[in-house]
Amino acid sequence: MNTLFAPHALLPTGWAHNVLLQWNAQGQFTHVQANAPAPNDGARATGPVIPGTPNLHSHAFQRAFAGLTEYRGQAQDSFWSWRTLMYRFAQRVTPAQLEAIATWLYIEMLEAGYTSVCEFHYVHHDTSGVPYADDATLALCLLRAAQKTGIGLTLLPVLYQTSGFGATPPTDGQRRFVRSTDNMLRLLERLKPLCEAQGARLGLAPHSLRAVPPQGLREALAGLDAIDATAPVHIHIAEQTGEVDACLAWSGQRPVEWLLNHAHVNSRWCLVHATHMSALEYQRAAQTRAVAGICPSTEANLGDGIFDMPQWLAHGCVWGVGSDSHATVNAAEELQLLEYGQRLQLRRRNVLATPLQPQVATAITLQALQGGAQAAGRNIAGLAVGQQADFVELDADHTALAGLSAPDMLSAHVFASNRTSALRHVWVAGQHKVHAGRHALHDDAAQAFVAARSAMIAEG
Ligand code: NGQ
Ligand code: ZN
Repeated sequence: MNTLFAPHALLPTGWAHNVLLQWNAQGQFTHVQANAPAPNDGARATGPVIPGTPNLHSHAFQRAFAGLTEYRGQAQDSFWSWRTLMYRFAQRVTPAQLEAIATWLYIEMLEAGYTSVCEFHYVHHDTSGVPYADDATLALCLLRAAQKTGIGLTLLPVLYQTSGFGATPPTDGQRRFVRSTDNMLRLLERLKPLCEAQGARLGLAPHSLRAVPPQGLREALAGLDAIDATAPVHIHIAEQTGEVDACLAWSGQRPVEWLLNHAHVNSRWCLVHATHMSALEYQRAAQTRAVAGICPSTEANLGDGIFDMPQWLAHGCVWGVGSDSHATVNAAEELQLLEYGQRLQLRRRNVLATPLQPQVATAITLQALQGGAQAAGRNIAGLAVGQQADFVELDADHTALAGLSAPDMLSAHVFASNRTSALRHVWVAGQHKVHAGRHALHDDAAQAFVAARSAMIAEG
């Protein structure tokens, strides 16, 4: 039995004192007790203990070109011109490079407060678009990267079939992504036991309504249900107004509206970038209990627009954050950016505080946890019995935090520190993965990442 005694810990119900945490050999909490007497022996946290944040949206390979698209390439750069540059990287990445990039990325995530990740994985085939001899080659690279680093994984193989609404054929730049529905279902069957063997969850991601026509969507969802009727389903849905206009022109319906009319959306679903919804779509999407997947740094980076959080929360809905293209890899920074976007839009402060939880950082940490856990389809919903022991200890001696109350330390961590340096220790499934801010594989993985990125740039 493993234990940690935390003078201050953030439980699903809020901050508590003198919390005794115990977990079993499988890494699940068996006992979480507030106001416990301090044990005579066993580990004791010095800083506040908070739940690890689930990262609900990642395209790992994109970390390799973060920062490399920040120049003007045409009179008006956009999401779509960025995508052209992104495809160039997607077309180059080899299995070894993907594994090196993902390994380093997952270490960055762990060192920055994420203890699990949903990998929206769509580069499937070799560089000429031909399936690898082992069709699961690139998915296996991601599974290995997660296993080596210890981050929790929800693997979401992506179904990609068309380049736009109305089943326009895929472009050459999309050749590595395309799979038939049957082929996807065979991949899922192959991956399921491999995921289970390492505690990962398998789901499915229809890429978007642009990339999956109605029949493919219907058949893939039915096939997924036959494999696992509770598996998570993630989709990119209404990120760009151009996408909304194209969907209207094709179907007379907006993307979220079309999806709700044609698929049985429920709490298994994560609607990634549901940025552009009408009031009716907010209301209808809310009724499904799906998670809103918000990626504040990427949505800012790509000029997407701002999700209307007050409207979503008014319906009592859940949300979580993802680092998506990984321009930023930091849970606290992502949460700060989310709150700041709302402030800038509404010209108010402390938008995401709630009547029960007036401290914004505490409120959003807990909300992102709840939505992230639901989207991941794993028992990672915080410091509670039955949940996985994924948690983070803040550095109470960090200058930005020292001498403050525990809630103020979290607030300072999110709003007033340089963040990663205020994270001391990270545990995943009860295993101590980050010590004094560093993962054991940090140096080797960083080196391998730089080598992979250099090789990719040289090839361009
Ligand atoms: C992706 N990324 O699949 O990586 C997408 C861009 C698309 C974001 N949406 C490609 N942030 O949506 O077609
Ligand atoms: Zn995405």
